Amino acid sequence: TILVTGALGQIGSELVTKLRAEYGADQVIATDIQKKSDNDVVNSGPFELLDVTDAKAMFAIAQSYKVDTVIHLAALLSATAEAKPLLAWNLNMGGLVNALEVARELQCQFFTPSSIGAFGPNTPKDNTPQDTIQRPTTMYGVNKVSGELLCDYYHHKFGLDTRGIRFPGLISYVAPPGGGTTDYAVEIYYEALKKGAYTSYIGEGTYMDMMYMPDALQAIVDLMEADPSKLIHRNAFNVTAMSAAPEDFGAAIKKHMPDFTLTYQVDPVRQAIAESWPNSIDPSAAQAEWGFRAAYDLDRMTKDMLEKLSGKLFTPSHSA
Ligand code: VAH
Repeated sequence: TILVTGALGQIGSELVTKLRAEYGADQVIATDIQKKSDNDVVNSGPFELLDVTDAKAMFAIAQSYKVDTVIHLAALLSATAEAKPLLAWNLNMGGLVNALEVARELQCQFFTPSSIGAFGPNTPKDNTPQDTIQRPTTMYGVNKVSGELLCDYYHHKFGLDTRGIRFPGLISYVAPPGGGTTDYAVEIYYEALKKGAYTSYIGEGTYMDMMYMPDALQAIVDLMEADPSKLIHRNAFNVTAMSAAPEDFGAAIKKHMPDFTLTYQVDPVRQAIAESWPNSIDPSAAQAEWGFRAAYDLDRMTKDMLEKLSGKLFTPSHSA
């Protein structure tokens, strides 16, 4: 069975649904620190309350469900981590080491995300290589680089099958991200449909890598099912679908909603985080070692987001 932490988060809420469809509902144990009652993840298969900083509780759940794969998603994202750095260190690193220890003791395959946030101001910013300098200046970045190193350590020290992906900003319509720097790229679609306008807290011309959630979920499954003998890297692979700035999202939305207007009110904190990250990263290692490919570009993602969000925002929700 597969244990997922942070199952109600932006990635978890869709990954659990995908994994249950692929491997069977009772094979995926969803856990999160909170429980939402009318929620598909909570109601479509096993769900347990879990605070990932509680090592004993995590081990007890993993043992009782005979877990053989751990997908550790519970974490604070970049902007929240920058506001509460010590809490971020304790939760992001404490949760990760607990999850790695559970995986080691039960000999589980292990996945946790890294991020383009694992790179810093003196990392080459354009077509950032898979192997390059990583001196991030945010607490989130420090957590992600430390996490990459810790996961590689558990692989070469204990033989644990750890695998990771450096995700770009992820765009989705099921569960919004919480406290990220790239969240503007999700908010813009909601606001376009609700108000026909969006004021971006990230400035014009600020490029970051982005990807649609369906591509992110497929990447996790593809990496976890990849032939380990083909993996030169493990923690963690650069992946991306597009490098885009706020005006690119605006232009893509205008193709469907000509009256949409985009304005700017830059948030210096999140702008500084964004500027410390790459403009575009090189996904060639993931393509070569496990066949990564993104199916959605900006236009195809925008069309799907606007269609799916319209359905979600403007039809009465029939609770399951
Ligand atoms: C964040 N969405 O903004 C996350 C992600 C690359 C961005 O790490 O913090």
